[in-house]
Amino acid sequence: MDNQKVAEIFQEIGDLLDIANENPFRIKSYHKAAQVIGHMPKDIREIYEKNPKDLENIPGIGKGLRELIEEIFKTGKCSELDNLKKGFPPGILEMLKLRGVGPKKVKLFYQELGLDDLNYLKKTAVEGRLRDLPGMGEKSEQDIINAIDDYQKNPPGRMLINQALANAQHIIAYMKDCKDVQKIEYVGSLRRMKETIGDLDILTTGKNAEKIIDHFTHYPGVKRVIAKGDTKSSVILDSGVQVDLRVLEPKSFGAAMHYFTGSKAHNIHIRALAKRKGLKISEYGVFKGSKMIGGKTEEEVFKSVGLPYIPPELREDNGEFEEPLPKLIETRDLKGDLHMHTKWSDGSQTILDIAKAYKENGYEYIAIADHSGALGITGGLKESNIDKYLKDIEKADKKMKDFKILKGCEVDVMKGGDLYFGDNILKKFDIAIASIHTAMSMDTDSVTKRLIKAIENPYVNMLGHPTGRLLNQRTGYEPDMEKIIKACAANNVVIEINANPMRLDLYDIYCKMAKSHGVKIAINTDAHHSNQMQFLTLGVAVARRGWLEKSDVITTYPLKKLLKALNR
Ligand code: DGT
Ligand code: CA
Ligand code: CA
Ligand code: ZN
Repeated sequence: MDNQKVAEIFQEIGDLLDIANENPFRIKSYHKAAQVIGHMPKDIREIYEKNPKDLENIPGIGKGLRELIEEIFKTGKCSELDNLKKGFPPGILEMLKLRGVGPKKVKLFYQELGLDDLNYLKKTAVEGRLRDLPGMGEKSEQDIINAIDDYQKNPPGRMLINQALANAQHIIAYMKDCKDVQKIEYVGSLRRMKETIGDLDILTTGKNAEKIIDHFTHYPGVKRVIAKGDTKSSVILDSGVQVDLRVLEPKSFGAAMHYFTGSKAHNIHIRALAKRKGLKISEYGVFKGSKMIGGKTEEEVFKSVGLPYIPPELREDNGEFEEPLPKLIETRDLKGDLHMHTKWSDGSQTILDIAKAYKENGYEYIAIADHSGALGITGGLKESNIDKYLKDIEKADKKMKDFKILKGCEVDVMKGGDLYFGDNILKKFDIAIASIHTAMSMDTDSVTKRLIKAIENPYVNMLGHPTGRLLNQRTGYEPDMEKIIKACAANNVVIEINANPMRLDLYDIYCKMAKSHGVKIAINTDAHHSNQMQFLTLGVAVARRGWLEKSDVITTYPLKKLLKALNR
């Protein structure tokens, strides 16, 4: 995670130097360092902590960049970037965050038309005044409009769940060093396992609240303390994330866990139920008049209004008060993963290496599903190398005892809904995952038809990342999901939950919809390295928020049953 942060800082410095027309060699050295750090498997913070001098062994990192990295880890800031930023209008920095817009385009808009503001850029594009700039055209003008719309609808700022989890675990481990802390748990949207998290909420119990709060505000990642009271404190971390900590009486811990887990809508509903029974539920407990009748545990809160324990992932007021509760799927139910990439396309490991890693972690099968060749940049599978690819999978499979490597492919759904491969090729795979990766700006009606045509192909048995969203980056192609789900039901096509934290696509609400139509789900990582196996837990979180049980998810099935569910 630190690699990503450092890489982003260097990329941004290079971009801003580029816009400022600085020395091209200097620009290139930042961009190259960003590239290397962003892609290296070793954790850069580890290198720094062991011996900062060793940072210079990284290709492209000399003394100057090494000192910048040290500053970033020591202070959480990069003065070089902060100073550079001061020289630009804020709108320029925002423009750089738009999909498909780099320093070259920003420079063009700024220098040719004086554009330094997103709204003004959009207006100019809508009026058709960008298309005549050198290198632009009607299509790239429309791309800019779409990118601004997506950026404004889905502004960056909420943390991805894996980042939030890592932050929370780190803080909690640190807080346990304080002898006065007894219980400590994270609550809020993170405990409900929402796909993005606004701020972190942490609850503790312990005798000496003052000491606990003091320890909290001295957490090494704290940039600013924004509130420090007797039982509550809020801080901002270097990453910009807010963390709220509360110290509670043990007798109120369950009530507070419930209240601060939320969601707000769930809380409002349960308090209305309590009121009808003549009770009052607050963050301090369950009360009958002035008498406290519960609140030590969450179970007591639910029990007071005649409810069973409701798992946090279901607390969205989306049926948990009315419908029978499911027995939610758990990570340990999973037996495999049906979507991953190897060196045959843009993955970084061999088939055998990735298979061994899954087996070591107790899984029973995987499917290798490399990209078809429509994505020029990732290489990928073509008619001419398919047989060699399939042989490579078979060869690896023979070497694996008590483990199955299935033959898969992530086949591109082309603009009109045709697949990159013909049926003669598709029928060779155990699993053909149909996904869109190109020509993504399409209206809902067209993209729905495009996907349905792919779903109707007799050899397609899985739909990959159905909406194409990238969290904090783009909303995706917005198909009509009810129609897509019905088409999958009619054609016996499984839908994946793509567990990559940037995607988490199929979304939770559509999981519930898929289940109601009898459509089965596969929880897949889309891993490009076996260390992304850990994403499976995030896919399970989405499934749980979508009310799914073990039997709804085919990657919990033993191999034979799995192949039957896939029509193979
Ligand atoms: P986030 O941080 O935006 O990802 O979402 P949450 O759900 O963590 O929201 P947050 O941090 O504002 O508050 C934590 C929990 O506290 C929330 O899920 C429910 C509870 N809560 C906060 N404000 C209210 C409120 O005004 N009414 C009720 N009933 N509960 C609230
Ligand atoms: Ca929160
Ligand atoms: Ca909060
Ligand atoms: Zn894909």
